[in-house]
Amino acid sequence: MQNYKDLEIYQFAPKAQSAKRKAQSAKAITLIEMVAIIAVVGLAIPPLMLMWQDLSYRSARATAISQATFYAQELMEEIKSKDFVDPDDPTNPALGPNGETYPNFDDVDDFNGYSENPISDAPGYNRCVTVDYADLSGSTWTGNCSPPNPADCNPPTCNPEDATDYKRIRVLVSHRFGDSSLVTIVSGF
Ligand SMILES: [Ca+2]
Ligand SMILES: [Ca+2]
Repeated sequence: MQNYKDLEIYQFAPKAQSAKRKAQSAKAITLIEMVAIIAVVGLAIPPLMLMWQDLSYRSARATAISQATFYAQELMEEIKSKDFVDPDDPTNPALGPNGETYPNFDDVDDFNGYSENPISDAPGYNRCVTVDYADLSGSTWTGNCSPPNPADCNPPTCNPEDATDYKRIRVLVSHRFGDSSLVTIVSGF
């Protein structure tokens, strides 16, 4: 009988140890998995953040350029609706207002040097205009003033001998994410 009880104790002891080892093993695997997950997430987050930042910038830039193009077209249409020369001073070759101020401009070159910083009702967008005389050389339009074909908002310097029957209008709309410019040639014919 004594031997039988000893046998019972001897049989239960290994089972208890096995369960403990299994529990420890499960805990160890969970810890390893946690470390692996942290490592993978740590590696994946920086590229994902950069990708998200890049997508956000591209989206904002596309929107800004689209809006800038709209504002440039809007002002260009307004300028093109004006006369080629001032109705009250048609022989004056000087480019610029003839004593008027916006919105009373009555010829296209009155807008030479005109700017809006920022455009009313469009914060963040600036708009400016240059007008110079141009001539067709072969298949290329070249400005006659100095500098020819200005690319910024500074009005070019034009002398009376630079005058032609063509005026080059450039509207530039700028935004911190990108610019949009439109160029049109109008004629006095
Ligand atoms: Ca005028
Ligand atoms: Ca004028």
